[in-house]
Amino acid sequence: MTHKAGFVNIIGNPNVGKSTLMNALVGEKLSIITSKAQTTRHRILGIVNGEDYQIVFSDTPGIIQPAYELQESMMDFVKSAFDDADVLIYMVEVGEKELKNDAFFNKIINSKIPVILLLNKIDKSTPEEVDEKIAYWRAKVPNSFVYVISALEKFNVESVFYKIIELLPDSPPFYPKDQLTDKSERFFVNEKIREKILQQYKKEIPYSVEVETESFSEEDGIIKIRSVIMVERETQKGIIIGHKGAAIKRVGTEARKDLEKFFDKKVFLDLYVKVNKNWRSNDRQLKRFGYKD
Ligand SMILES: Nc1nc2c(ncn2[C@@H]2O[C@H](COP(=O)(O)OP(=O)(O)O)[C@@H](O)[C@H]2O)c(=O)[nH]1
Ligand SMILES: [Mg+2]
Repeated sequence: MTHKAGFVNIIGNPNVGKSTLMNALVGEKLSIITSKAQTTRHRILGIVNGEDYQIVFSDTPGIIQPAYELQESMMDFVKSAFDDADVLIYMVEVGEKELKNDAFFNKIINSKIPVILLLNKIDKSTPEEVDEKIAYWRAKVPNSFVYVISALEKFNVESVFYKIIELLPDSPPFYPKDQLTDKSERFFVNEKIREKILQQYKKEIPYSVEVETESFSEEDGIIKIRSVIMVERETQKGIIIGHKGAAIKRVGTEARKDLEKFFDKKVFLDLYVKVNKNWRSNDRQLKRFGYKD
C-alpha cells in the first residue's frame, strides 16, 4: 500500500479565517480564533492521520508589514511556511482585494507546488458576488485550484480535504501516527489565556500581552496550572487586573472553562500579572517565548 504525506500550509491576510479552517480540518480547537488581527502569532501544526495518509497542516500569522520585532518574527514563520510546503493554501475572504506584501504574493503565483485558493466566508455574501469573486481570483492566481467555502459553517470543507489528499506526494509519515500537534500542553494554555485577553480588552492591550505557564501538573484528576500574564508597562498591568481584580478573574474563569473542555479534565488555574518591559522588541525575550530560534 502506498502512503501519502505532506505539509499543507495555510497563508493569507489577517482575519480571513485561517485558524478557523485549520481547526475545522483537524477537528480540534488547536488555534485560537478572535475577530482581531494578529490573533495567531506562531506557526502551529495540526496533524491529521489516516491509514494511508498524514496531512501536516500549518496555521500561520496573517501577512502584514512588520512594525516591530515580534511582527518580524511572525513574518519569518510565514516565510518558513512557503519553504517546506507540499501544498499551499492561500485563503482570501469575500470582499478583500490582495495581499499587502507583493513578495509573498509573487511567491504564490509563481509557486512550483500546488496552490489551493479558498474564498472563505461565503455565508456572508450573495451568489452573484461569489461568482464575480471566483472569476476575479481565477484570473489573479491562475495557477490555483479555487474553492468557495465557509470555514465557520464547515461548508465545502470536506471537498477541500479530498483535494488535499489527492495532491499529497507519496511519502512515509513525518510524525508518529498518534501525534496531533507539535506544540506542548503549556503552549495551548498560554494561547487560551491570550484568546480571552484578546476578547476582553481593547486598544493596544492584547498586542502587548504574552502569557507564560510556569507550572502544569496533574494530581488526582485535577490539572493545576500557574500562568503569568506579561505586559509591557505598569499602566497595562492595572488594566489587566481591573477594579478589585474583576477583569483578571473573568479571564481566568473563561480560560479555565475552555481548558477543561480541551483537556477533558478539571482545571485549577492560577493567574498573575507581571511587567516585562518592552518584551516585543527584545531579542532575548522573543527567544524565550519561542518566536525566535
Ligand atoms: N461569517 C464567517 N466568519 C468567519 C468564517 N471563518 C472565520 N470567520 C470569523 O473570522 C474571524 C477571524 O477568524 P480566524 O480564523 O481567527 O482568522 P485568521 O486571522 O485568518 O486566523 C473570526 O471572528 C471568525 O469567527 C466564515 O466562514 N464565515
Ligand atoms: Mg489565525
